[in-house]
Amino acid sequence: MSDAAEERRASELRRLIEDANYRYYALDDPAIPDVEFDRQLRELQDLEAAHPELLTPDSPTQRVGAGPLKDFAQVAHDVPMLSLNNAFSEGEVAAFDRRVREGLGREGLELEDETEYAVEPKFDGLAITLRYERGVFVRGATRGDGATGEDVSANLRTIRAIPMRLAGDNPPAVLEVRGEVLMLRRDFDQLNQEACDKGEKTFVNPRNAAAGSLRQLDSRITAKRRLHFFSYGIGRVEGVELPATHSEIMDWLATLRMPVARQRRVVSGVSGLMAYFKALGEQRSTLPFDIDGAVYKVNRLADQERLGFVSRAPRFAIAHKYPAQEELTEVEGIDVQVGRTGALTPVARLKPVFVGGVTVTNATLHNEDEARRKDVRVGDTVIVRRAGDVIPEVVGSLPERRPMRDLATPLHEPFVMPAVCPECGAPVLRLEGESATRCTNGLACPAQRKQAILHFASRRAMDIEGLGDKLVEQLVDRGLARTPADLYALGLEQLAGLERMAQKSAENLLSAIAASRHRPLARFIFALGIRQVGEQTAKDLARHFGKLDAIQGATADTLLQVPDVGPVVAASIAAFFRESHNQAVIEALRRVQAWVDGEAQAVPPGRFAGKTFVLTGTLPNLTRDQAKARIEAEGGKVAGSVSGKTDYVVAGAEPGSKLVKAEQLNIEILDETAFLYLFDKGEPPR
Ligand code: JCF
Repeated sequence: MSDAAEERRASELRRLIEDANYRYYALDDPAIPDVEFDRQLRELQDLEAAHPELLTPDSPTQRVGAGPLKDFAQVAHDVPMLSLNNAFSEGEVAAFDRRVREGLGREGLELEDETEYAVEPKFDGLAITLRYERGVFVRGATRGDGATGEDVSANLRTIRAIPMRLAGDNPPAVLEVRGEVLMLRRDFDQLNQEACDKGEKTFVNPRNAAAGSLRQLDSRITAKRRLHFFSYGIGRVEGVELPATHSEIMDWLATLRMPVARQRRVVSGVSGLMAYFKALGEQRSTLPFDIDGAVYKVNRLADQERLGFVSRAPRFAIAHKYPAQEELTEVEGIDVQVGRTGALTPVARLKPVFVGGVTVTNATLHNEDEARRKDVRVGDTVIVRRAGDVIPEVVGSLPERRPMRDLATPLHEPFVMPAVCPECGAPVLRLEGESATRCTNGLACPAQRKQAILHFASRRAMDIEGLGDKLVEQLVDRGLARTPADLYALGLEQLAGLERMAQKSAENLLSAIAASRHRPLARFIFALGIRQVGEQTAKDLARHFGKLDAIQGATADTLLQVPDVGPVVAASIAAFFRESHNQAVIEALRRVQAWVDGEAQAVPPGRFAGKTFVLTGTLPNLTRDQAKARIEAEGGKVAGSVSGKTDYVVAGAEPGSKLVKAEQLNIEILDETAFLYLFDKGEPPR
């Protein structure tokens, strides 16, 4: 190749690689296979090695990190990096809106004059600023104290979501982009898993992992951590005419290939803000990243300017926070509970603490390894996390606050797993390669028996109303029920002797038990509590085999033919049915006709039976398969094209002609939020 040809090729490769980075990291929509990407990167590295003059600072080869720095240089921010004031309630949001309206001289005006707000998730990461000159990334810095931050450019270059060159032919002379560096949950989980496998220290949450990674003096380490970036605004700008609103600035940034949150919207007034807060909160646990609230900004820049700032925060913006998902509290004791499968779970008993919207008094330590790794001891101050509906867990302890006997000796010993089951005294066993320690007593252990019966009776299994843990406890302790089958032999006289069991409630319980007969096969399979078999697998099995006999007789090989059943699940199912105690229980349940065979009954008609949905475009969070599964799980149908028979069109980003057709036919169109609302409430939002 001639020099000119090589230069052209290098520039082409840089463009191809950055295109791929953009598709992969900013759009989450890879365009080329990984091997092709690697090949292009290697070709560019080779070219640059042979012709060092071709190496540019914005080359994607520079994303692998450079050698260690002694420390970070200080950067004075051209435009200060402020913080946001917080609101924790609707009242505080309303007060914010009132101040905005007063500030703009619009108090007392009518509904149509409600303030327009640009809204977006509040990312739980680290604020940074990126400086581009003539479209090329030149420097990036942390927020620091708002006036001066640290130059972390080398680390930021390793973040592939951050463009090294802005898209477009006419870049502004200067553009400072403000945003947040964070770690996606899946990358955090992977990082911690790897650290765990290597016996290294893990991070307590994605934010700490992101902070630790961004503050590395050796950017080669940062390069190995997958960090992500979202922009939420701008700082200094020169040489370009800005649009009139914040939302348009964000749209413009997106055209420059800046990653922006898909969840951003424009809404009106307090009711719009609150509806967004609620919808975002419902998505929160399924978002790919952690958020701690929503950010509301007056959309019109002219209005922002009129409102100005109070001390160090803008008057035109506010962060509306969700209740904290992590709190500090103290460990009062560590108990060990025995679950349905005999697994022993260490549980920290806590000084009550309000976290994630509820008061938490117990939090799981999962298993022996986790308890050991976290080294949580009685008296420790710990971080407790409760996210969404997930059971509360102890994330880690603060060793510096540990009660000590003397300078070197903690007051309490590390946790050790008991050698015998705390419920039945049988020896416990931990199998090679398993994280769980289990009681070896099987269903002879009363704790396991109780859990098995409770699971059998639970709402999503046989749905026996009124059969709660207090009752099951008594039934098992008095020998009235050893297995789920015994429930069906209970009579009034036996129940009459139980505590807190009036005649009326005994009658109700007996009729609830009777009513739980003839359940669909899928529910019954789920109710059996076969390890590795959740609701979905139970449905798959019912659909595939149609009859319990066929499942009982299936070998692990035959089971592997069921869609989504792998070797571990297949082996577990086969082992369950080989077990003679299980066979006896199933026989007894057969005699009382606890279930009906057949797949037809296995799928309940569902709320959306007879409804036809069409999916188009990319949804912000749900994959196509996930959306489809939700629709089908409730009896709905997904069709490939829009017609007069279509009930709903679910439209995401870059929808196709289906959306146009839906509009022509006047068919109800749902975005993801509305779709989720529909599935939550049974009707679309109005
Ligand atoms: O996390 C955000 N979406 C976010 C954080 C958005 C903003 O406009 C912010 C921010 C933190 C500080 N603005 C400031 C001044």
